Amino acid sequence: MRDAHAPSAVASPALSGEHSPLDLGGLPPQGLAALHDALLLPRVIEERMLILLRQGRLSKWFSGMGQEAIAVGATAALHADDWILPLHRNLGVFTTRGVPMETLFCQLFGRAGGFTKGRDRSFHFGTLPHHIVGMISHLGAMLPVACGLGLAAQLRGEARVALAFSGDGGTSEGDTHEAMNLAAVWKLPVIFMIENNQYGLSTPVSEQFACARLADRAVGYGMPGVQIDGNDVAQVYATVQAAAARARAGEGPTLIEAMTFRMRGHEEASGVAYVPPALFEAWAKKDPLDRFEAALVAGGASAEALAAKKAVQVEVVAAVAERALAMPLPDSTAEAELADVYAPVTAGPVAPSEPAVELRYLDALSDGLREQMQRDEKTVLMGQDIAEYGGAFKVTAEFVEAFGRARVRNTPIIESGVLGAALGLALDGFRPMVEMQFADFITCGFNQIVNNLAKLHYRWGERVPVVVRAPHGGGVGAGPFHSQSIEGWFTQVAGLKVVAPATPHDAKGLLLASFADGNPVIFLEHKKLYRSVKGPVPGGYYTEPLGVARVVRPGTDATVVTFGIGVHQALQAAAVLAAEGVEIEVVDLRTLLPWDRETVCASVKKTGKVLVLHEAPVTGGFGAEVAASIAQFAFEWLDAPVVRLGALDTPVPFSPALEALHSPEGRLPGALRDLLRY
Ligand SMILES: Cc1ncc(C[n+]2csc(CCOP(=O)(O)OP(=O)(O)O)c2C)c(N)n1
Repeated sequence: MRDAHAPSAVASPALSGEHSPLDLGGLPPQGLAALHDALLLPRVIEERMLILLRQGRLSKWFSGMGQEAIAVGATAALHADDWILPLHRNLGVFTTRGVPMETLFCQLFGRAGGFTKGRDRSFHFGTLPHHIVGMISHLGAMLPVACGLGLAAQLRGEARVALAFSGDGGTSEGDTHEAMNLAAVWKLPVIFMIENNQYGLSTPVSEQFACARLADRAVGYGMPGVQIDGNDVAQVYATVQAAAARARAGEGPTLIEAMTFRMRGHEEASGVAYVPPALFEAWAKKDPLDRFEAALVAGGASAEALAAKKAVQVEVVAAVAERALAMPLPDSTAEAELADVYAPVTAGPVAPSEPAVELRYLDALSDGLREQMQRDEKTVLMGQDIAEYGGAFKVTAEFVEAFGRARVRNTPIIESGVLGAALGLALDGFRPMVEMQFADFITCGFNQIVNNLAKLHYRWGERVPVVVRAPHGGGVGAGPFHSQSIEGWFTQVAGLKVVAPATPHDAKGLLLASFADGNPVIFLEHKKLYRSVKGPVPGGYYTEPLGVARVVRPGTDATVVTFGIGVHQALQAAAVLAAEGVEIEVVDLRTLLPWDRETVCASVKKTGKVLVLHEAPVTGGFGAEVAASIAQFAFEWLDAPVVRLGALDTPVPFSPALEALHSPEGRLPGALRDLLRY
């Protein structure tokens, strides 16, 4: 017996009948010719691409042939400034939005003059002037971004919509769930367009999900869901128009499942041996372009005129393709590539202008955050329990009263979804902050950070100023999932900045600098310092520069390079050793990416002996990076091997006695004495 939802030629009531005629009544009559042009163009381009592929002049192609009515109908139904987040088969979005064909082809051919300077392939780019935010490879990842773009419109009171595409396969990803739930809970003006072409690579829908229709999932999210004939451009147009009207009226998101069929392989090289040939035959009869043209002819258009139009497009496309292919391959230098990883920092450092008062580390963070909220109304805070509850550690206590719930937002229990939403907000001019309840939970949002946020500026040149605050670190008896030091997971990722303040003064100054920086910043706040450390903190606005270390204790006999809680542990050990007649210099890195090699090497040149200390396990820890650099750049000044001291290579244990064993703190004085013996 066949599965109810196995790939089918008659997949739903919407598709019953071999060849249902199109009802053009819902389309603007004056726009029929333009819509025909729009539906024709991606077909003509694809036919050219397939020729170029066979000629070996194009390396890869993901076909959307036979699915064009969805991209074209949806784009045509939206306003030019509505956001669209297309995927790999949605050429029709780019052509219908009027993206310059030559630039588009340079991008597709990996030539100079494309949208990513050759740094990313195919449709992996965005163009804000066209209100298109393109994909990364990771399926599902753009759906939360659509939530952020929708939220930006909602916050501004603009009647703007964000439409995100997903394949049937992509719906299985967790991001899809987080995004749909978030959009429904926040009533965001988002349209989720699932293009159900019945296969995800070789996997048929019967192996992808067990519900009868993906549209039915909408009920569970609390939004309307509708399944439509995705090969009927008129139906796509009317459905998207209705969903957009709903979204503009403040009624929230809609889920559309557009039924279609993938008429070619997943990508051209991968073949279609796993697809029963009868399905191709059945779906060929439902071709969206043929059906639209038949309806136009039935309405009085001339078939010859339609064919003539195609002949003109074929000529134009062939000529543009040749011009793009004649463009040079991207040429660059290491310096130019490195210069584009981060958005330029335009804000200069700001010195304190008000007197300091004694504050706890936690209060300094609150003070900095409050300052930022007052200074910039585009700063929006998002996180779990951060509104009336004030956050797990109370950093945002009483913020709702001061700034309102629109800017201090409780999220559902999501990490990936909110990070993606922050990216969307940032692309539309906001400066979002995301609070992780504990740094450990950042693992659930890893992809959004390392692939979406971190790589965006390098790929297509827009800035994404997102600050991710993460309460991290151990020593609080919280066990393996609430104690981790997570810097090493991010310090290898080009495009991120990683900041780890040790003092109340730096907590505020570096936090404000992180907001001013304009790049994605992972801001690591040590939980044990929140209430245990106090110090002078200037009032008002000031920033501490990112990437600049500080010598917090001068010394002559050895250097400890560290950050965060390590600074306090090093100062304590230095005090103990001072009583033994030894002067330890302590360097607080303050920022780990980028980090200040100069200050570190200058200290090593002075003392000749160095220990790199951190709370994370030694193996693969950030200390390895520092130690290797010292060995490379300060070798001549070393009188002893560079020592790394970190936690045992175990998870962080719960019992205080075990955690003390795990932590490097107790081993620090002994390790320094060993070093000094050289
Ligand atoms: C997170 C993730 N896992 C796996 C892949 C590899 N992959 C690329 S496309 C694809 C199939 C996608 O199927 P579907 O979402 O139905 O879209 P379609 O290609 O059919 O349009 C897979 C598995 C990926 N890109 N991202």
